[in-house]
Amino acid sequence: MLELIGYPFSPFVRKVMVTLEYKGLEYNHDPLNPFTERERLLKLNPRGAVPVLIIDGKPMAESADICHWLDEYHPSPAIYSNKPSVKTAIEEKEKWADSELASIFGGGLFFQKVIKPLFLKQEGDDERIQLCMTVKAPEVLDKLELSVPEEGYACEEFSIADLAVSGWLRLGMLSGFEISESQYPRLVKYLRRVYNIPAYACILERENQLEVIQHARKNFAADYEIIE
Ligand SMILES: N[C@@H](CCC(=O)N[C@@H](CS)C(=O)NCC(=O)O)C(=O)O
Repeated sequence: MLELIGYPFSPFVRKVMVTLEYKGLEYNHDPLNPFTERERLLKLNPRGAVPVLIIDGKPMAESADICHWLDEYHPSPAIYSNKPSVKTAIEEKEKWADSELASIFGGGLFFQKVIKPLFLKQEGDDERIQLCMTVKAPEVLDKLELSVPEEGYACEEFSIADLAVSGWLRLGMLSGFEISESQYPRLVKYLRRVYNIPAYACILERENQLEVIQHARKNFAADYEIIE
């Protein structure tokens, strides 16, 4: 049995969870918090980051490596596509989202507004939050509004690229960055499409029960409907 380690609201962890669900694989989940359960994590991953997938008793780290492994050993349905050119485009988009979008919506917003106060008992960096809210997030969303497809998914078929992009934007919305339908109509339609993939929707439904997500929704995101 596979075992996934890592708190579920991390977009890196969520990529793996949705991939497991999408492929219909059974797994156990240990929602280890990398900030409050450091010592336990370091024994599984010396880099101190989640996700970790335990396969036959051996830990594997790095979300992209894990998802590639899942595609290799459990190929259907593919999360990186079976077509080489589409696969390359998916990998590039995933890398871009997991660096560029992660630094704005993860490091700049959710980490500052939710993780730091709740788990590290520190205040968020207000200057960084403001810069992300007023400059960086709007800039990148303008680009995404032009690049997301009117129909379908980021790279032909549903893939890890959609999981990466939508995962970071969810953290942005949970931190109070509104992605309004009047300003970003294509992007909002795209996000709804992606969040409604059954394997994704069931993970989000579970995630919404978590205290930390309820805290974020109540304090920053109100009843903001795209994040469902
Ligand atoms: N490149 C890694 C990044 C993993 C990562 O940064 N995970 C965060 C969770 S959002 C973490 O565990 N952070 C704890 C820390 O860096 O101390 C991956 O794709 O798995």
